[in-house]
Formats: sequence, structure tokens, C-alpha cells
Amino acid sequence: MKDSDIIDLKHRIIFDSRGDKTVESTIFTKKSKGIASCPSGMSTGSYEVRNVPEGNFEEKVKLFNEIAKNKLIGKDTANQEEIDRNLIEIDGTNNLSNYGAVNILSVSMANLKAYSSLIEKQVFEVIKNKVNYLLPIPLGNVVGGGKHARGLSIDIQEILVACKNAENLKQSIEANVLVHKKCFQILSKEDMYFSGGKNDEGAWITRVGNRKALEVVRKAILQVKNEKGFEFIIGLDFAASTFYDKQNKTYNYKLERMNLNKDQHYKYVCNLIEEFEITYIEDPFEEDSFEDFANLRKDFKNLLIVGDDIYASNKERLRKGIDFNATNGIIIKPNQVGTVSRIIETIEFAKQNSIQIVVSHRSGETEDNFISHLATAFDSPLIKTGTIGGERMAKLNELIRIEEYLGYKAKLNNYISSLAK
Ligand code: 2PG
Ligand code: MG
Repeated sequence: MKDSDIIDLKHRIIFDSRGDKTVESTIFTKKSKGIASCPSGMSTGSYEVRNVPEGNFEEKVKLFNEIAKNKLIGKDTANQEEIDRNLIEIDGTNNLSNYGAVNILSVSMANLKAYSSLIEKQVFEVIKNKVNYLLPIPLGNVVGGGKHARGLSIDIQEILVACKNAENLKQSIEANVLVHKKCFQILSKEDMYFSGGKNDEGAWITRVGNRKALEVVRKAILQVKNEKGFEFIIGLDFAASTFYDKQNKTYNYKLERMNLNKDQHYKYVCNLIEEFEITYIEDPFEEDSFEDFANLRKDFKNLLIVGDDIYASNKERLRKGIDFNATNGIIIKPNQVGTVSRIIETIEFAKQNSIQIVVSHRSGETEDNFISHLATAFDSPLIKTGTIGGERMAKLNELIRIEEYLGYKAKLNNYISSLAK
């Protein structure tokens, strides 16, 4: 047996930030171990692999562990692709419906971590060994709605900010936090029903409506700019599939009492982009609207249009998007596809086709910081991790450590400055 061979594999059930059960795996080699856990989404797309398996959760986790142990002990942690192939073979389905990403991805990431620790490298260096790295700028939601707020807030899922003139990661994180704090102050004054409620990702909940919520964020940004000199872009994640009515083909905004057909919705999206100088937009249309995405792409040249549910981090879905010229960006969430190798394949395909990647958390998170390494390895221009909250800070603080470790070999990725006016 080599030092890098797997000698044991453990699975345990832990709880995510929503209090739901998920899986943490530990892989052991003779001289190292790797621990990883899987997050879960709330506004999940139909093209994602299954996250949690059907049936009795505890039994499925136990069973998977027994089978995986048999199959993986003696295999080389250095060979990530072979480990991942074996994991998918155990499941026996392409969409991982038997055991789910909770079981599979946690082992896949734990394997990479065990190997990195053995060879005393950082996880991102094992993924991509380079001389210089570009670090992602955090894109954090400050006001939130949709499913993450259980329908108690605005219908747009996320109003996001990212700082375009920070000198380092610490500053870019701090800048977002300052906007988050300002939003609290402004909402306290301007929303008479505001009681400091937050959604699953720590963004403020408010029922003032989409436009007013955007005005609040704009005001907050201006105040932070005047006080500290930080400048921001504003982003929106509509998560439009979550309020699209397939039967009537309308987008139903509950709070605003608006049921918009496809054309009306297209105009509504365009108006918000213009009025609030939106620089980043995610899932403005439901997950099969390739044409609408493509039209938006033609109408707004300087906009980063990012597909989340439409692609579900899936390479074949992205291929279709490229054929349509639907977007210039893709959300990257490892648990949408279920293994490290699969997510790397999607990222490399995106990069070959000049599609910007935006590595992202899920609304139900753990303290795992794998995505910080994934974003660093591939020079992701942005990382979506939320603005506050322990499970969100776990990713951001890891980026601070990575920046310190890399020293002069790391620079912030300034892609968004090239977009912003
Ligand atoms: C999204 C994500 C993360 P969820 O839509 O981008 O913010 O939400 O994890 O619930 O799918
Ligand atoms: Mg999204």
C-alpha cells in the first residue's frame, strides 16, 4: 500500500445552517485525513442531481458508507477522477438518485482534502498548480427574498453587492458588511414593519417591494461610498423559476400582486437593469428560457448575465447555452453535479468558451470551505457566499488565509471593474 492510498472512510450525519441533516465524510490515508460536507439548496433547479436520497436518510448514509468502504479502500487518493468514477458507479444513476450528492460529493471533496494534506499542499494548489492566482471578489446578498425568506419578503431572491475598488480581500469583505449594516439602518427608518429579520443567507427581509428594496441598497451603497470610499456594483438573482407558473406561462410576483407574461416580464427585468444600473444578473428567466437569455445578452452588452438553474453546473446544459449565446456567465455549485471531477469539467468547458464562472454557496450551508479553494484555483472573478453569518464567513475567512499564504502571487480579479461604468 502507498502512503496516498485510502485506508478508511467514515460518514457522519451533521446539521447544516438551516438545521437540516446532511453528511460529513472523512477519508483517511496512512498519514493524513480529509473532512468535507455537502450543502443543500432551497431554490433548486430541475436539472440538478439529487442532493438527498429518497427513503430513510440514516439507513442510506450507513449503507453508502459500507459499499464505498469496500470499493475505495486501497484506491489512490491522488487519482481524483478514478475515485469519482467509482462513486458514481456505486450510485448507478447519472443524477445520483440512489445516494444523492450528500453522500457522494462529501467523499469526493474529502478525498481531495486528504491527498492535499498528505502532500502538504493547499487544496487549490492540488486542483490547479500555478505560479499566480486571481482571487475572487465576494458577491454578497444584503436584502433577500423568495424561497430563502419563506415568502415573507420581496419576490426577487437576492439583491447583491460586490466592491469594485477594494485593495485586498479583507477590504472587499468589509465593504460588503458595511453595506449590510447600512441596509439595516435604512430599513429600520423606512420600512415600518421591519423587525431585523434575516433570511437563510443572512440577508435582510423586507416587504417594501422590489424597487424600494433596490433604492434602499442604492442608498446604503452611496453612504458607504461617501464615508469609506468603497464603490460597488449591484447584482440581482431573480431565481425566476421559483415564481414562474408553467401552466399559465406567467411570472407571479406575490408581494407586488403582479402576474407578468413573458414579454411583460422581459420588459420589467430590462427596466430594473436600467434604472438601478445593474451589473450582474442571475436567473432573470425560468430555467428553460434560452431565447430570453439570448435576447438580454443582445440588449445589454456590459452586463454579466449568469445562469444558475438554467445550467445547474451541468456541462451539457452549458453547451446548449453557448449554442444560443444565452449568457456570459455560469454559477458553479459542486452539489448540483455531485463530484469534484464533474464540476472541474464544467468549469474548464466554461473557461474554454470564455464564459465567466461564479463559484457559489448554497442557501443551506455547512462550515466547509471547499468552494473558496475551487474559486481560487480557477481565478473565479466573483464568489457568492453571502455577507454575514458563520457558515458564510467560513468561506470568506478562508479566502483571507489564502490571500495571506499566496502573498505577492495573488491579486484580486478585477473583471467586474471592466463591466462597471
Ligand atoms: C441561488 C442559491 C444560493 P439555493 O439560487 O443562487 O444563493 O440558492 O442554494 O437555495 O439554490
Ligand atoms: Mg441562483
